[in-house]
Amino acid sequence: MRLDDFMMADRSDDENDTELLTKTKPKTARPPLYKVMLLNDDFTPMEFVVLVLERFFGLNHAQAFEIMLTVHKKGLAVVGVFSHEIAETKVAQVMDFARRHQHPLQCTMEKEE
Ligand code: TYC
Repeated sequence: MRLDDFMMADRSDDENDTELLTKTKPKTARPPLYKVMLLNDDFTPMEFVVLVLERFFGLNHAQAFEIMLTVHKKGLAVVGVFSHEIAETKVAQVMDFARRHQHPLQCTMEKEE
């Protein structure tokens, strides 16, 4: 007997056939991602929003200014995409920072489809 015969001895023909015909990729589900968004309002100073984007989202000044302007003009913008836990932390950090400075800035999260 050859080595292959020994290796297959404990596997049924059915099992071998099935594997040959229907070999499928094992699905590894990726965890969902969440968009974190800033909302425009009429009262929060532009410089404060820029500071928020630099401090909590790691943007440089030019990037932060650009996204702040997008929110100001369009009403809202996605400022980052994160796992559920990180997104929740970012939202809480921004909301707490805004509240402590008595600005009405709103930050929300939404599941990315
Ligand atoms: N609209 C605000 C102003 O004119 C600036 C602003 C930008 C506020 C972005 C909130 O998420 C915001 N002072």
